[in-house]
Amino acid sequence: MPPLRRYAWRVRRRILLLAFFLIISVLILRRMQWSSSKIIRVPQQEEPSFNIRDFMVPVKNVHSDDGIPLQENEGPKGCLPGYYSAAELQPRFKRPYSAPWAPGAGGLAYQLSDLTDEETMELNMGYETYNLNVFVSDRISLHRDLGPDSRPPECLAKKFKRCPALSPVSVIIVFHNEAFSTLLRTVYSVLYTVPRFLLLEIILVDDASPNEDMKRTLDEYVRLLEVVRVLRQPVRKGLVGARLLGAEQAKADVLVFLDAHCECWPGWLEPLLERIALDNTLVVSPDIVSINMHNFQFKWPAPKRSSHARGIFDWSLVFMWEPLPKTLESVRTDETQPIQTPAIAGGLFAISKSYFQHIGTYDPEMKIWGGENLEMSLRVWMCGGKLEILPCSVVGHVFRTESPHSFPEGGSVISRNLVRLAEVWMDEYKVLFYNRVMEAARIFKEKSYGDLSQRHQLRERLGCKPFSWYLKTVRPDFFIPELNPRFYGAMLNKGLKMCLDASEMHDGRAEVGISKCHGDADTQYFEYTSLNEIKHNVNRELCLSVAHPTLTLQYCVARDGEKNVPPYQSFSYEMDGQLQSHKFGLCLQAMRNTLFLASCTSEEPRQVWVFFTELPDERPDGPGKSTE
Ligand SMILES: [Mn+2]
Repeated sequence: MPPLRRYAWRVRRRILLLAFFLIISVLILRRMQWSSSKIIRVPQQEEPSFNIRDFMVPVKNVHSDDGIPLQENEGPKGCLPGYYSAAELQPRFKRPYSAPWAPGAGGLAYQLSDLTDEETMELNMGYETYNLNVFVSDRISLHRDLGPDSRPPECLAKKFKRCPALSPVSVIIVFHNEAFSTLLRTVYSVLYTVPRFLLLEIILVDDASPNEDMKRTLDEYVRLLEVVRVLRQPVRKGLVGARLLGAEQAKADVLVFLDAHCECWPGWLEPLLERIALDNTLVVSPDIVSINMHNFQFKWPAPKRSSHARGIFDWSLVFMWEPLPKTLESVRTDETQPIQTPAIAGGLFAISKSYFQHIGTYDPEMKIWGGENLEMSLRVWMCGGKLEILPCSVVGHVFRTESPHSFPEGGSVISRNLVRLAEVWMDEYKVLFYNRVMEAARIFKEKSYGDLSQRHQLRERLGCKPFSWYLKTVRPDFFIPELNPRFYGAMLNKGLKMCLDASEMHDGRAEVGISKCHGDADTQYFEYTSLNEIKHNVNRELCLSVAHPTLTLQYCVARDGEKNVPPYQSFSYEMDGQLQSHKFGLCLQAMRNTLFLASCTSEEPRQVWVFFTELPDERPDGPGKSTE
């Protein structure tokens, strides 16, 4: 072949090759576009017709325009000086526009009106299945915005240093029998709020949900959302088992656990990650605000905060919120400062993955639900970590009045979990819990709480401090009852066969009366102390007080073992079961629903009180009053 022709042939071959590659790349690009636009199309069929408009707005990658392919865990390589720019902190997806008058838009309540019979039936079914108003949730956009950012100005102005770098996260959402719309709204709200470079993945862990839409429908739906994957637990293990599965599979250095019925406020993640970047032994929670379970109104953060809450527990090991003590509140200067909390609610928090493993993840033998948050709280504090709430980090959560969980092995599962906690972490103070919770005492006595050797070893290995240290250092304001009061339990009135019962506190006082015996600590636990008081001391130190002729529960005058018990809080309790007031010399007598003081007489069975610590027969199984 002459050299010139050979050259021309070579050129032609190159052009052909180039054209071939061009065509191939155009085809690949088009296919990618098609599959990303499919995100919008496919779920339409699954959605109630109300929401179809949402899907007509393309969900797009914020950064897709610049043409630079972004890597999965792209983030600042190394550690640069300065602060992350607003552009860098843009979320992965842009929330589609929704009309301000759309149902629930701006975080507003959904207004129900003029329901047909069919709709009423759907509404009731939703409540029955999920213990929240699914009817309303299904009619609110999965992409709804929450309105303007109403956080305090210092939260809005807050900048985040590039160094130490914020770490990308794996968001782990565990669900069991969750409504499709609440779960997906949680997922979208993460996608619309977490900066692109910080979101490595969202892991949904199905804890053997019974509902069909959580199976193929969910799989097909999330396959189109690049960063979301579903893991399944074939047999129901509960929250702990499911979270451990999620954590095990998580690829990021920081784990963020969320409940499956949340909505995240813009900027919620960065304050949490900043703390972990500074110190990876910090376990951090957002400020959890409420999404109304009936109308899905989102409680907006207030621009000026006046008070804060922290997580605690009482001596029956029930988690609760309390206002931050004044001494701690008064030293706060702005909302970017973290709040140390003795306990976390447990549904929503972030933790470094390596610290999570170091500190002993969860107790894998804790079943279904309940107690794992307190176990983690004590463990973290006692073994060298800290728990914090970051007020600039706001996440909404649907608080329910009743637990939606079924307890396949009966309602004593929560008590069993708590016994495991008490045995490992509460040292000699565990009796305070056993005294108050009869079911726990039974489990302890029967030794039916399972093997704890691994957990004891963990505490040993980590060289954790004693529970007394936790009380003294983390909760110095918490009262410590007598470990061995002279008598304790529920107080049965022999004449009426009913029990002494405390009701809700009003103005620092609680009413005290008589009701059917159930033995629940929150209203029926009483003890006769070595200082001759009748105390109801589960979450506060209340004493039976006489103001002739009425009786109330008031704060005990003698605190911390002081011996100055006033006569109106002092009683003698003798073997004959009579309870005699030292102030009046009269005896406590029950009549129907009330109590009064009467002349002591041995003939009167309604003046006889017996402490009992075991219920005659087991209570029916059920989740009880726990909320989730
Ligand atoms: Mn929840």
